[in-house]
Amino acid sequence: MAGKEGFVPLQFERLDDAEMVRRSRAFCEQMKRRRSVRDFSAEPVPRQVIEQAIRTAGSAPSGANMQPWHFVVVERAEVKKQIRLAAEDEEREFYQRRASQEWLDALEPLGTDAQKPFLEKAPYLIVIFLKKFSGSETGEKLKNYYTSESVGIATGMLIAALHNAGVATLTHTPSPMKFLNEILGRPATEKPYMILVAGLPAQGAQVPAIEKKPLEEIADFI
Ligand code: IYR
Repeated sequence: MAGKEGFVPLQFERLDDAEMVRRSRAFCEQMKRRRSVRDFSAEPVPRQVIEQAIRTAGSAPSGANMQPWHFVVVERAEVKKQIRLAAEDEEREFYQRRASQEWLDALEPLGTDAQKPFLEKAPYLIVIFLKKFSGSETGEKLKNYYTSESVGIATGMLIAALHNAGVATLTHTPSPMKFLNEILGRPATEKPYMILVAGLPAQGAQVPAIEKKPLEEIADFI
């Protein structure tokens, strides 16, 4: 039988129930070991690992398959320094003026402040941009759909891919992040979405003693 025009057969591996349960448990155990790291080592990580992880992120589902993301991988020390200085300017404003007391109280267990040395120390800053528009073949602007959902999914997959490859990350969102367009030369139609700091943890790195909610608290089965 001829396939539908523009379609190809799905490649899908049917697992038996026991194997599904086994894999879901193993993946959960692996992902639960992920922690946001703020104390990075300067030790390098192969660039190939970052490239592969971004390929994984680029395989994410997106609204109308518009793939409304762009990843800028910053390795150069001068550029990392520029980003650190600009981010710390915004963070000082945040901690001294913009943040409400309620917000500062919520951040207290994380022990964060306006100092962001990891922006220079870690080997990679992966800056994720959200593309509100895509260029069509005829050069006009095409609107993208569900951009924040799409970029959020891709970012989650990027974090999981890096963790799976033994790379620690930190999701960092200084606000506002417009300075990233200027420093990295990205067009105004792209919105900085997040800085994903990536590398290896420093020897003896510590993380906040916080816990994730159990399944019963985050899910209902009806
Ligand atoms: N962007 C600031 C503040 C901050 C906000 C939240 I919500 C966090 O989960 C962590 C930090 C900073 O990076 O310090």
